[in-house]
Amino acid sequence: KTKRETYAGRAKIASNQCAKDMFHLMEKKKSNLCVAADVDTAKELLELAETLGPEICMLKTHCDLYPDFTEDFGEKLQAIAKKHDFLIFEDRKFADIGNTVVGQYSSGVHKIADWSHVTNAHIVPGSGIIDGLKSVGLPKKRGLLLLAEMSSKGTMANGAYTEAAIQMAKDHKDFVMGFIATNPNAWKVEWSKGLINMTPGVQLQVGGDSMGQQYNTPMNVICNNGSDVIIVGRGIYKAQDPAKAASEYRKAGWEAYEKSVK
Ligand code: 6AU
Repeated sequence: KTKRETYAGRAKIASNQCAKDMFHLMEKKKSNLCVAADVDTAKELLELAETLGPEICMLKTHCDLYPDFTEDFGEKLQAIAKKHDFLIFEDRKFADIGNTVVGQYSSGVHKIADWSHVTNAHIVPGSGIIDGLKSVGLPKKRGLLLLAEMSSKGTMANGAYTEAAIQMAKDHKDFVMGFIATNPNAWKVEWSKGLINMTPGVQLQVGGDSMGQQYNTPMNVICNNGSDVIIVGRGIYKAQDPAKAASEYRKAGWEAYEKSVK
């Protein structure tokens, strides 16, 4: 297998500011772990961010899960992110036409663009969704992840669909920072080295849940499938000691990265 370029090396060729920041941050912190903090309340989310902050390069939120979401949520989370040096990723999975996502991203109850460094989008509407999100996000130096593949059983995001996502990223390198993907080695190309591949569906053992989620290990995901970041939810926040679990996943993710670059 060919060895890959380091995160630091790729920071230099990234066009999007969040991608650059993320590559630098991962190298500095020696962490390629993103925690999917799908807890029940904003209160728990903020507590988890404080506890796990030192271990992670990114914290992923689903802010529409929290019944206690308030306007100062973003400010509070940003303060914690700054303190522990990680990026915030609101996993909104936008999927509408450009004109609609402009409002959904900038306004409403959550005002995602004001506090989340990164968000993501499905490409099913075509590239107009990127134009819409970019009109809001680029002036704020935000980054967008495109869902090129999904971790769930029976996903329709494969083949020509995945290829279309890659082409759309190429046309919007200033705003698209990378992909949600499961097997980047199958389609990665030379020019996409400045983009970050992030993979959900990660646990220390291969497996799944009762609703179609499929789990792969950090070594398979990073080293064999060529991804850059592991996204771990239940493997960490459902653990008896989430901080200890996060430290284990961080170590596993980093070992896999080191193996892939040496
Ligand atoms: O580790 P889990 O299964 O508890 O959590 C996985 C997290 C969840 C999903 O909403 C998200 O990753 N996710 C995504 C993302 C990040 O976009 C895409 C996907 O294909 N599968 C997936 O699980 O918060």
